[in-house]
Amino acid sequence: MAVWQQQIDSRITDMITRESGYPADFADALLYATVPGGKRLRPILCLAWHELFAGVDEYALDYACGIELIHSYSLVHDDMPCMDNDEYRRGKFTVHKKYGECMGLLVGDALMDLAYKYLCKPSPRCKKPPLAVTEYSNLLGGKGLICGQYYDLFGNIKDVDTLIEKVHMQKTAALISLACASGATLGVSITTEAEDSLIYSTGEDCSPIIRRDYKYLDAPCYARDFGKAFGVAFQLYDDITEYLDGENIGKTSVLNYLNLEDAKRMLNKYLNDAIKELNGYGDTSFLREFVEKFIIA
Ligand code: GRG
Repeated sequence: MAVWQQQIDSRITDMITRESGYPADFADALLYATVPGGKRLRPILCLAWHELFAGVDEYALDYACGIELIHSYSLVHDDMPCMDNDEYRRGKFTVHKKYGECMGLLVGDALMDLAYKYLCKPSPRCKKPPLAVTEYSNLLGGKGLICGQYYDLFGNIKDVDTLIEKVHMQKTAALISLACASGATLGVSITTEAEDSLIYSTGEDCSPIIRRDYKYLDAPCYARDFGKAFGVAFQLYDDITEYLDGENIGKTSVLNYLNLEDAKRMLNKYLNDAIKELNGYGDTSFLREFVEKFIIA
């Protein structure tokens, strides 16, 4: 993990300072928002799923960093006064607090834009990006991240099932699922050497994926479902640890709907669901151990 974290930091730095084309002082603000980052969970999951099928190369790293840029933009915007109004993130001032609101907005926009540059880059082998652009649009928009944030802010959520479906699944799990599914898709596409005949969508019914009989072609579906289950668990874990640390819980925390024991039970069930998706593909010990770290007894 530490090696990947270092590679991610270094690659994002290059993307911003050498490849973005932004003036140096704006690039500084972009860098402030992204390096050093947080845990880098999403790109690491992307690389880990990729590595089950093929060695991690420069393209996969670029791709994983693209996903992290999306995550970074969502945090910058979420921190702004019109949303969560947070002054600190990762132990330092939030972007708008340090640079002002206009810059906060612009930095978030620029990170999203920069992300697409790498997410949509055709892979050298299958000559297409791992996911179709329409899928990014769905999973980062109306069937994912932004829609989840909408329900978080305005959803008036009445019960825990709706909370999981509308907020946790979309706000948090959609991006994590996208990271896993696209890492697997990319890794599989390299292994099969199938190039043109391959893939390559992780659409809801999976059907477009299988264009030829190859034993690993269903891997992106497992990765996607792993990501959904782990993504929900990750948000539950965040809710529960916030509560246990005595912080104020948000209005869409699971603890507003369940008592602590039931919330922990739900967390551990989703973690188990994620682990079940790991059967069948080589050495998945890294992913298994990764998931197990989030169990709360
Ligand atoms: C589109 C503005 C907008 C928001 C989308 C991502 C998001 C919704 C809001 C950010 C705040 C939040 C509580 C998100 C839930 C997911 C979560 C726990 C994010 C924090 O992720 P970590 O812990 O962060 O991976 P680090 O700092 O490690 O990168």
